[in-house]
Amino acid sequence: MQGGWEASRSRRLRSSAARAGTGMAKNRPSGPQGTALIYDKDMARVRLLWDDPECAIEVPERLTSTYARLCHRGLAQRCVQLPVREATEEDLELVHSPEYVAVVKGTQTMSREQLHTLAQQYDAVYFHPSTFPCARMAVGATLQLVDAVLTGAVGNGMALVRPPGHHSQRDAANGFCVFNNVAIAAEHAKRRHGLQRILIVDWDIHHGQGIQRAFENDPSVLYFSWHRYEHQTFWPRLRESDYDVVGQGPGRGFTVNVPWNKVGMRNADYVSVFLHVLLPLAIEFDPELVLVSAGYDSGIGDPEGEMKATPECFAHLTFLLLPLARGRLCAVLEGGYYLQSLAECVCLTLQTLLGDPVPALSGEPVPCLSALESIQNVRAAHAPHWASLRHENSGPVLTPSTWQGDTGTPLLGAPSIGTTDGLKPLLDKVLSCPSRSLCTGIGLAVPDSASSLNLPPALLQEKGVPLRQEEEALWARLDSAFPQDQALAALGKPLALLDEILTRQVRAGIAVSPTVSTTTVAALHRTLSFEAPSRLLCVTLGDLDIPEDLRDDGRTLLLNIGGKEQPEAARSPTCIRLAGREATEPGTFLLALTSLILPVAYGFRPELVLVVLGPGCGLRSLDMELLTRLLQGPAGGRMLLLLQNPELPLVEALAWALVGRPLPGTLGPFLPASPEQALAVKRLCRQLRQDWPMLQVSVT
Ligand code: Q9C
Ligand code: ZN
Repeated sequence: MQGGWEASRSRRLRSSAARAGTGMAKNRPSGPQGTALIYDKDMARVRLLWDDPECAIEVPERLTSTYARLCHRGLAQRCVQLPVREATEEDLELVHSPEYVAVVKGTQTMSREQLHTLAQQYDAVYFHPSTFPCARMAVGATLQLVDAVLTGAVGNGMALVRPPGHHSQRDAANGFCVFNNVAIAAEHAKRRHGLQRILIVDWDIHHGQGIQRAFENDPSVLYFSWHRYEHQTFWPRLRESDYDVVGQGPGRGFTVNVPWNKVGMRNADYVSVFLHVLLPLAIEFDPELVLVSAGYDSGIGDPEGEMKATPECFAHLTFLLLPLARGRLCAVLEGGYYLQSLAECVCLTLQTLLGDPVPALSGEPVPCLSALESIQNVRAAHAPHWASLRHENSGPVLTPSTWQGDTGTPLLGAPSIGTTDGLKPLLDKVLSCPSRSLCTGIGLAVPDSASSLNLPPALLQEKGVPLRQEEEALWARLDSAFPQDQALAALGKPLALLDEILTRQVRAGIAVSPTVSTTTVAALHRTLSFEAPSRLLCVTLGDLDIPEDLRDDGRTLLLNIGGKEQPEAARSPTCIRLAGREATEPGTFLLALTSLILPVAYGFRPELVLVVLGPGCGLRSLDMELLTRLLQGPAGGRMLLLLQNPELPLVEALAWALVGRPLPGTLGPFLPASPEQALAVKRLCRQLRQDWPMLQVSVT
């Protein structure tokens, strides 16, 4: 460590960082790669020409008012705005029959009466003389986006399109959808870019049966959809939307349906399904591209969905998908009919794609019983197909064929809401307060040797804070082997960075210390000496010696992965340990991340996360990056990373992970946890699930 902190080199690093920083302060690019936004007001031309209450909600303002809000927030301006193109008939025929394409083409010259008559052949559809060009443009916009992402022109992006696509089928329009934008894009990515694994996440509140049917035999497309189902009483009322429909032939296991059997689902329900169903399968699948059928009728206030997820929930959903496929994510608008909610939810999606830290998730972090029932069922249905669920041992709750009406079991389904019954004031409040803007800078307290690295713009800690008496005493007690005069650098600089995070001068940071155990203890005490944060999550990896006598009034939660086994008595809901070296092996770690670490973190709602990577903690660099990224979700991006003598490239990788750069590689190939390790994780989750309801994956 000696000589690692020379002032001259440190200053050099600072000045180059400061230079880079000036360009960034004004118009911050979203990581190195950029975010595409595709929109054309011509897609606002289609509209309903006759009276039809069912179709009346699909209005041009869905597009125009959403785009206006993106501009007003300054988000559109931060994107690479790409022009749309009109898809060719060849493109359309990647999914649709030539006969059907000809029928839609024919609508351009039809009278209002003829359009109406044709529309009646389909379920919940209207046509307009502009339907054909608009629908071709919607497909073309989606293809532009996918091409831009797959050629590396941008890192990710969103297409704002009308008409939507996910209900349309080979030979049929359906549910406002004419051509299947996302299904065509997936087929295009396969055929024309040679992709072998594409994940489609359909968070619209309706089942995208059109996408499901297009790929039900196809193992190269993993289709995930959640949807309002209410035991098959909600539109489109299909048996094939239930959890036990998993795909056919070689495609078995590659269709994942999560039915919502109650309305009023909240943020915790959505995040639980992502953590306990989608993420494990997606990590195992290891997609090369993620397409999101981004419908916002699943958001609060929507008259179709009647769910209660708030706009920032969509920031979290997006954020949880970004570690996949090296961040190659394309979001394509589907439904969303409550204009304010739609616009706000799109803003939060795009903001997250741009790399902004995600705002804290509101609401009780407790999934409702009906959601747990769905989670249990879908996990049971998929356990035979996915190694990451193989340890699943509870079967489904109910078999769908026998389910009739209410079971009499009191289910804690959230109460039903409509948009009319006094909800308006609440909604206006939720939707009008723009997410509190967070300071986005990061800070570094790293050795001078780091000046050779390519680091993101950052504040550098040149000086440490003077140590408090108790910190000096701690140092003397725990690290007497180190000369006292090194304490300032080893302890003072990380603590100076911590102070900057606590006082919100920077959002996050990385500190290197030769003695992380002592530094961690000092950091915990120092944090508790401040009024805020009221909740501090401390995640330690590897064998670290952290005494737990914090007298913290429940302000801290300690979570250790891969440390020494502790006596039963040392365990508590706020001191959680998954012990043993095997715990940091890739398979076990990934399982622990989605099933233990993130649910506990989301349940605790920390205001700050301290991540300590112990010496030789055994984690792959990619897994540390993944942890660094994902743990920023529950705490609004506020994180201090403490490392002991890391390899320098790791410092570089983690610094970029802190500012939201996509992971450099995919997570695959997937190595499942050993049965013993899977059992150990499962057992720990069981012990803790009373105290941390986000750990629950079943109602039993
Ligand atoms: N009250 C999309 O969101 N009407 N399509 C259902 C139930 C059809 C929705 C009536 C809804 C179609 C893309
Ligand atoms: Zn929908």
